[in-house]
Order: sequence, then structure tokens, then C-alpha cells
Amino acid sequence: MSEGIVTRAGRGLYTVQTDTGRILPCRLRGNLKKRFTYSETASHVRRVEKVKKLAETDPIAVGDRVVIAVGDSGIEGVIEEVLPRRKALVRRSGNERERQTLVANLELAVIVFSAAEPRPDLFKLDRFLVLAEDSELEILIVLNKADLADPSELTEALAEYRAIGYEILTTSRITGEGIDTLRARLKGRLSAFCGPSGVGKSSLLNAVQPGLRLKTGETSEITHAGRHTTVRAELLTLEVGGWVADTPGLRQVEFWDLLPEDVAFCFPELEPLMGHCKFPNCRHRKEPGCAVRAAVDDQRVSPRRYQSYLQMTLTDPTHGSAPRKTAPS
Ligand SMILES: Nc1nc2c(ncn2[C@@H]2O[C@H](COP(=O)(O)OP(=O)(O)OP(=O)(O)O)[C@@H](O)[C@H]2O)c(=O)[nH]1
Ligand SMILES: [Mg+2]
Ligand SMILES: [Zn+2]
Repeated sequence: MSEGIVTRAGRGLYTVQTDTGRILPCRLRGNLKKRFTYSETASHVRRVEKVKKLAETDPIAVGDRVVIAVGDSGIEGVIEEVLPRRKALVRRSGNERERQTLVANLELAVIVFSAAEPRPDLFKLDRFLVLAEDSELEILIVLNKADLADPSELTEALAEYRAIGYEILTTSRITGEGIDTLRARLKGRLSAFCGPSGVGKSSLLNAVQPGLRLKTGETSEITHAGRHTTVRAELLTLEVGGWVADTPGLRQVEFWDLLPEDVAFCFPELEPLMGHCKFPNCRHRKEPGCAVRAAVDDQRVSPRRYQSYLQMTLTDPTHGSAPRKTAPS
């Protein structure tokens, strides 16, 4: 038996790097999928009980620590046990109403957007931020392709997030701006690059560590939607120490089990206002005596971020991105 970390995960087939440095293809012990339970659900004190459901795209994600048995041949293994997860980046997968763990046991979420090609969609950035905040991860926002933007435009886009207290790094694969800082931030921990397709996640990782040779989209083929060049999450070892997961660009960021009343807690500028509204069950929409509305009115909270908050708390069940209170049966 040996312990290791999952570096690639497909349905049923995994790659595990053991603590002694061996890299082995592994399968999952037959009945493991059925009795799999998750231990990371109860981390939020503010929650009474999170919705639990078994439908999971894959019981194992990159970043999971596992115990494997190596077969007699020595060239493949069987995953016998998955060790309890600490934090994880979890979303609801697009068409399938399933829970999908993008990366397990990560500490830092690096949320990558590009200054241009594709233009930054700040509402989407906010959804990534909420996803990471909900998992109580450390967050670094990276604004890549700085070479394509007018510096004054950049400053404007960034000011809103800096004011909230987010750490933002501007980078460029072309000029090399920000790459050393990025490498230093990744050192010695497990992080994940996430963001829309085509923003340059794989390109940045290739710049952070020359020699990785991750596949990147061809410049001539860029469309504003991105091309989904990276198709599976992959966990990479960094020469400076640490691990980083490159993930495929997400078209949509859907929350798995975020309750509407918890969304404001995932906005750092709204969180301190919680408990200050006239009504304890205030949804911060049109209720009188709402501390959030008051903060928007006197410019302490950005109206655009407030719009983002409103969008994320829509409860129309036919709306794909609406957070659900109960799991579908
Ligand atoms: N001008 C400019 N282009 C960049 C920069 N970084 C990446 N690109 C280009 O952007 C395109 C997409 O880069 P990728 O690294 O494949 O993007 P990705 O985020 O990994 O995309 P997915 O794998 O689809 O999620 C490629 O053509 C890159 O050459 C940059 O800093 N400046
Ligand atoms: Mg990629
Ligand atoms: Zn309120």
C-alpha cells in the first residue's frame, strides 16, 4: 500500500503520483464509488445543514489524496481509499444536475481573466469569486493579456476589486509582466487556475514553468468565446515547490448548494453588513431599513457588485444559475 495524490481524473481511470514519486495509472476499487462519503460539508458554522446528495460526476478529483495498492506487475494500481478532503472547488455541472469537484484539497484559487480577447465579464468574475469564497479559499485574481489593454482602462477595472480588498495581479505572457510574482505566489502550496476559456491559464503556467508544454489555443483561432483547449483538469508539480492544477475554461459557473441567504456572506463588502438590516430575514432587495441598500446608496458598495449579488440570488427554478434550496430528486 502507498499513499499519493491524484494528478488526473477521468471517469474510472486516474493517474496517481505516489509520495515516493512514482506515477501510476490507477483504477478505483469496485465498490468504492457507492460507499463514498464527503467530509467537507460541515465547514461553515453559519449553515444549519448543507444539502447532501450522492450524484457526483466523479467520486475522485485531482488533488485528492488516496491510498493505492500496486499490482504485481508494478505498473498500475488500484485506489483502495480516498482520504478525507479538506477544502474543494465544487460546482454543479452544466447539463447534468450533478455535483462536480473541480479540484480537491486546494488552498489558493487563482481566478484568471483577460484584459481583452476575450473581454473581461465582471459578472462572471463575481461568480468565480463567490464559488471560491463559499469554499473559504484564499483568492488571487489574475488579469492576463495586460499587453492588449490600455493601462488606464485596466486601472479602472481593477479599482473596484482592490477597494474590496482582493489581491489582483496583472500579467502578460508576451511581456513577462507579473510572471515572477505569480510563481512566488504558487510556491509551496496546492493552487488551481480557473476562469473562462481562452484567457491564457495554460499559457501562464507554461510561462511560470518553462518546459511544461501545456497545450494552448492558437492565436489565429481565438474567438471571443474561447476554444476549450484544455479539456481535463491536471495537477502539475512546480519546480519551486508545490502543486498547481490547470483546469478547463468554464462556460458557466453554477453553484452546487449555495443557499440564497448565504450569498451575501460570499461578498466580503456585504458580509460586515449582515445582521444590520431591520428585518432578520432581509433579502436586501426592496425591504425597508436594509443596510445593504443603504450602503449601495451612499457608494460604500459598488452598484455593479450589488447587481451581481441580485443576479445570484434569483430563485426562479427555471433559471439555470439559480441556487437551489433542495436537491432535485
Ligand atoms: N496577447 C496575449 N495573448 C495571450 C496571453 N496569454 C495567452 N495568450 C493567448 O491566448 C490564447 C489562449 O490561451 P490558453 O493558454 O490556451 O488559454 P486557456 O485559458 O488555457 O484556455 P482553455 O484551456 O480553453 O480554458 C492563446 O492563443 C495564447 O497565445 C497574453 O498574455 N497576451
Ligand atoms: Mg488551457
Ligand atoms: Zn438587507
